[in-house]
Amino acid sequence: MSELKALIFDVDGTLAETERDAHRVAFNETFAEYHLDWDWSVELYGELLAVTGGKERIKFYLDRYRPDYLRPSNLDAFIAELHQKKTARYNAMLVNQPIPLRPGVRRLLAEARQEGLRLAIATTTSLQNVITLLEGSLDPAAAHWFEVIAAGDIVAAKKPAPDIYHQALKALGLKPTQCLAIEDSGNGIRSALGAHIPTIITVNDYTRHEDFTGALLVVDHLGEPEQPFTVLSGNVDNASYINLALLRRLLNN
Ligand code: XBP
Ligand code: MG
Repeated sequence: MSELKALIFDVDGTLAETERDAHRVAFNETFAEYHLDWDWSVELYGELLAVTGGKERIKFYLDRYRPDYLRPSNLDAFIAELHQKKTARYNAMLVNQPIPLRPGVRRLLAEARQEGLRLAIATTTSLQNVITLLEGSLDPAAAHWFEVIAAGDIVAAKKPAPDIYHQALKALGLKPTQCLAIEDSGNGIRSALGAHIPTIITVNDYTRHEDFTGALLVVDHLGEPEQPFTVLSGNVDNASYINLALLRRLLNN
């Protein structure tokens, strides 16, 4: 029997649907600003999501799709500059028009806080992006609700490597089995399971066909009392949304 002490949330695609209409658009606007003829369609972006991390994704795009592009000698520095601009655009976008949280996120966080569960974040995106999303979409004080925010370049190897989850566990001082990770992607679950953290998945349009082998549960979203989830794999008895009682049951089955 292991006691659940902390929830560790992924950000993009899990807390909110940030990829298609925010990150992707911020990348494209930045490319246009630099007069680059790079345009990431909704469909292409789905393929590019195979690589986590914005800088790594740009590099992958050039290697895979743009062998014709005449690379500057300082390519890494140029990509870093582009990515900084993209991050600024993304933050401005979130401030101007906050992205709604996915169903059940606010409710589950409130229940966890009420019961004294510890909260953490393990994400590939930059810290500033996380803070802006939390403050704009959840609560102006929400960044303080999370004891640990493990984000971006603090690790050398991004998801699917387990490093970011190792970092979060270390900061929490907890064993993997005292935690539960909430993820949306194949890269995310490989990262969490690589750190031996039990994981549940809320899929989205970009990730629903990915491989979630090893997940405790795969659902379309966390659900609400008036908006039941659909179970894609796993056993929830009669539950129609995710609460702490269900998470504890799943953890100890
Ligand atoms: C998702 C990612 C990120 C974002 C873009 O992270 O892979 O790279 O797509 O953000 P997660 P950056 O699901 O782990 O939250 O450009 O800041 O990398
Ligand atoms: Mg994600």
